[in-house]
Amino acid sequence: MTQLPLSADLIAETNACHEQALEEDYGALGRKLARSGIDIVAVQDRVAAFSVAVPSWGAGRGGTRFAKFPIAGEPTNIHEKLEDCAVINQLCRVTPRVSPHFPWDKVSDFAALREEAASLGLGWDAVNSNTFQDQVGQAHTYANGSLAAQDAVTRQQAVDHNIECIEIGRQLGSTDLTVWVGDGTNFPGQQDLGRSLDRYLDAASKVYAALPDDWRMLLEHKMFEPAFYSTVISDWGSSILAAQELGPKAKCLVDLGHHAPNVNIEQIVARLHRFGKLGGFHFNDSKYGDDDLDSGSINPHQLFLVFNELVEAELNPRDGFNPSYMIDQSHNVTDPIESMLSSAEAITSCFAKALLVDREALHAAQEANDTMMAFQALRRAYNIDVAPILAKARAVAGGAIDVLETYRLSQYRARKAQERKAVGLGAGIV
Ligand code: LRH
Ligand code: MN
Ligand code: MN
Repeated sequence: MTQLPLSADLIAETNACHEQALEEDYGALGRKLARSGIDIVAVQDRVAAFSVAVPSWGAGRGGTRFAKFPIAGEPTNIHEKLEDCAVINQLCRVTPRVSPHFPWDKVSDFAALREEAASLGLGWDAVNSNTFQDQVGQAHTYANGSLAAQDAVTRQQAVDHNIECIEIGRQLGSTDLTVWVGDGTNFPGQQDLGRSLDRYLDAASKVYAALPDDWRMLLEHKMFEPAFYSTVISDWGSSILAAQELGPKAKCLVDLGHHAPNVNIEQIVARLHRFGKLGGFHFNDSKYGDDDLDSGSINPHQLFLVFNELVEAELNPRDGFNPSYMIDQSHNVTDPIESMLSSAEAITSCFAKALLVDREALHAAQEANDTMMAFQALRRAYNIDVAPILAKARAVAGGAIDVLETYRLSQYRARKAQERKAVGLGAGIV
């Protein structure tokens, strides 16, 4: 039996205060869209079918290497994190899956954890391995790398950990393994740039060989950090070459914060799709580097352009086009539940706006070399306020019309502050 954390009555009562205004806004938007030949119900159906996973590690307050500032009532283990993820999904109805990270989320009984999630209305998304940190009692350090380490025993340990993650994922019902390694160097000459990639490919192929038939291995690249001179899988070029070498089940994962400044991420998306290697996303926003800021908080237009490429990709499907969508953020100064509610809204909005692009007009303008009208086709859709569509889809699914107001009225965090043990001070995670 599903047991959701918030009172359905509270959601219904709060919704009742907003229903009339929503009907008016939805009606007005429906008439506006109809003038352009767009059926608002068809868009709403697409929005209702859209989902993005939330990261288990995003449920706790994040931090930097300087400090972490915990809040009262934040989760201290995977069970409490699941409960918070259930709150998010209960309110916004677009985040029905959680992406776990191991060994951070390790428990003794994964079958029971799967059931626990199901009882909260949640499933499991990609499992993430962690060979970028040492764990207590670990035999070989990752200080000099993991899948690309010089030492064969260290590489094997990293391979074994990834295979263990696959086994855990099978028990949870996942079908994707996301592999991000921090392997790289801080000094020129520290490691041979060619041979370190050879070692990575050799070790990664052992992980790949352990994938069940219906699984994918998502290779996540990142330009720098923790390595500040060179990183083994630093960019989409290294990522796609590795994915091509490994085989058809290996795809590339695009974390929006992992690129060089000003790089054209939407073009990377189009390129990866062109070669059938677009595997998924870690959504967040960035001002300077891998800032892990809330999605759409800095550059919502870029997020829209990414979704514009995804809608184009859907119209021109390549082999196995089925990208996984996930949030990957660090909530250092907000209540993580509020950040993920706001981010899920920003992500879904960009998806909805991309659906509103008049593709015929766009393609005709492109073919006619009519630059301004091609741009205007995108601009018109970007300028439409799609909030009523999202709110209506949420309300129909039993979620909240105003997610943040309802969350605050629920006093959820204050209640958890009474029940949960306090988190200690310290530095944050990556
Ligand atoms: C690396 C990363 C990767 C990790 C997560 C904690 O910066 O984006 O996805 O698994 O952060
Ligand atoms: Mn990431
Ligand atoms: Mn990152």
